[in-house]
Amino acid sequence: MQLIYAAASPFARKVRVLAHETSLLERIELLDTAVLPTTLNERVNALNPLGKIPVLLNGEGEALYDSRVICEYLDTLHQGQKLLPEGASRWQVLRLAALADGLMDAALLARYERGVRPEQLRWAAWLDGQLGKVQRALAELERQAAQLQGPLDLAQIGVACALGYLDFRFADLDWRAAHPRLTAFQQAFALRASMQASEPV
Ligand code: 99T
Repeated sequence: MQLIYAAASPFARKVRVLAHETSLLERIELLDTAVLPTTLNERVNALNPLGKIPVLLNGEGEALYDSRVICEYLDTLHQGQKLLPEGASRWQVLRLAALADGLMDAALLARYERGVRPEQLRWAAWLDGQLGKVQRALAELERQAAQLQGPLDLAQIGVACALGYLDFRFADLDWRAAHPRLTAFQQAFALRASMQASEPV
């Protein structure tokens, strides 16, 4: 299999962490590529019309996207404990994973607004709106931090990658200040080899 990814992408990091944790990483060749909404990337566009990464070439002729689909797919390929549980906790895990993805989406839009859009075109209300989503998602994750304690699952991976992205692109937000339980979660989770091997650059 091949994973089209970028080291800065928290979405691709989720996939890499999941692959590492499930011992699938050695079956995946990592192909680094740069993507931006303002730059045509023909290779990525040919695989994913949305022009976004990550994309997984599954070795059976299919290009899979987005990160959530890839994670679900990889979770079917290993015999260990499933990271997307089938039991009663499934919907809670999926909802928390969606919240983490939404945090990443909003942070990424804020990143494009703040770091990519030409200065004279920047729209403060848009940036504030996206950062408001980030703050509300953080507050909800803090409330639900107890749900991040059990056996490893997709929600924990998503939340850890979302927080790692804030550290990478939004250090000025100082998200730890008002979120002690999330801080403790992140501190412990960041020690995993899968997280250390996938630090954003
Ligand atoms: O929006 C674009 O055209 C290009 N952006 C991306 O491909 C980003 C890279 S993170 N990926 C996504 O937005 C994927 C979202 C999708 N729902 C998924 O896979 O879950 C780049 C981060 C950075 O450089 O700061």
